[in-house]
Amino acid sequence: MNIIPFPGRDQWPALLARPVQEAQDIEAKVNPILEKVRNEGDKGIKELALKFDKTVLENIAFTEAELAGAADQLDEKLKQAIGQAYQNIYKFHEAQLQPAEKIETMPGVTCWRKSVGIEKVGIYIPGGSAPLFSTVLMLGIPAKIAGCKEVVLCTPSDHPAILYAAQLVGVTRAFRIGGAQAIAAMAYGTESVPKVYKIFGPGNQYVTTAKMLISKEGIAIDMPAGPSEVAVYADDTAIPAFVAADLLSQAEHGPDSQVLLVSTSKKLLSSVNLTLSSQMDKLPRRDLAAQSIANSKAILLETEEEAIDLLNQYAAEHLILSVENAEEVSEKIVNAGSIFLGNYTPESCGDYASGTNHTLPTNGYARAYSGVSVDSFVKKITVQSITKEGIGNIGPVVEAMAEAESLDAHKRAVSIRLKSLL
Ligand code: HSO
Ligand code: ZN
Repeated sequence: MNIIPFPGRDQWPALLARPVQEAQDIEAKVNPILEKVRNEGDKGIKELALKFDKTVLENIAFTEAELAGAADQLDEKLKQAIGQAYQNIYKFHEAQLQPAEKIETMPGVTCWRKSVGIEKVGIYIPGGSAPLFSTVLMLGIPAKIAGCKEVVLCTPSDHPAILYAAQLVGVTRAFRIGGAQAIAAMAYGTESVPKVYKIFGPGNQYVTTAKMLISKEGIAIDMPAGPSEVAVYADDTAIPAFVAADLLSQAEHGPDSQVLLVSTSKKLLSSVNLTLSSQMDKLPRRDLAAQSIANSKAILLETEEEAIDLLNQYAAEHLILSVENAEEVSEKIVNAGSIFLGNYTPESCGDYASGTNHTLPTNGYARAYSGVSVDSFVKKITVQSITKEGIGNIGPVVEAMAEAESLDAHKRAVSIRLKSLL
């Protein structure tokens, strides 16, 4: 990694900038795909599968038998691991459900907010070199807890673990569709694929662009996703081999993964660098990891205060605090997707099984967005109920305000009731 010693604050924005992506080029390719699926439905999807993936798609939908057969293709150890992850993720997310509390704002005036699961949601799981069945758990479990009635899954992969996880979380329909056409299918609906109201899940730039485009048409999306990232803040109590392993676990996701190491100790940075190359050499995905490590930065700073400021400016998707006072530092972090404390809390645990969600804001969105949670799958509807006593209390307030806004009909809707009570 390139060690950057003591950069001035004026250099930080350039150091922390994410690579810009050529959105317009991709939009020009994605728009016709959306159009085709919107106009031609299943037939369009089949033609696109042939054109882009050289696949003859006979059945768009996975059959019940295919889904049920997935379990037999996995070994017991993996099924047990998935079962434990399921329980932990379920437990953590279930606690996010808040009972609706009725609030009496004035005597006789009661307001509350009820949570309702979004009726139809879609989950996209990419194919490619890593079958992200963990993402099926991360999206399917909160959907189930939220009470979503229709949970549609699209994936170009037929990896049994994806299908097994889909069954476990209660996905209602699963389809073999990949890329931008999957997003289009769920956004517009086809003969086979139900139209959904919100679409979740990671994907390449085509998938992400498709999500951004359909979100302009009124379909909600989880969040705009960029390449995955980790920032590690480490001091001399950190174990260099652990830090290097964490950096590599992020770097192996893809050549554009973002990796940042921050420290006030030159010694720590040098030791991480030493062990990093030897660990990288042993990885099957070393070529991918090497590309993102080549673009990564190790930043040496003067003080803890500077480090915290820099980390807050960067707003990492994942932030690992391998420092002696990790919890104390975490309280000063205001921008991050998910924080991991101490030497024994690798990001991998959050990626798979500790309980927190791994669908998190990238690209600096952590300044204003949260990761996926049960909240992402519900809408909150406010409800109010006013008694005769209540209208007597609140009525004059509303009359005065409506009159001042020159909205007479608003005022009358109250006055007519007040008069009826005289
Ligand atoms: N680190 C990824 C999630 C993931 N890792 C899935 C392994 N599988 C984005 O948060
Ligand atoms: Zn990961």
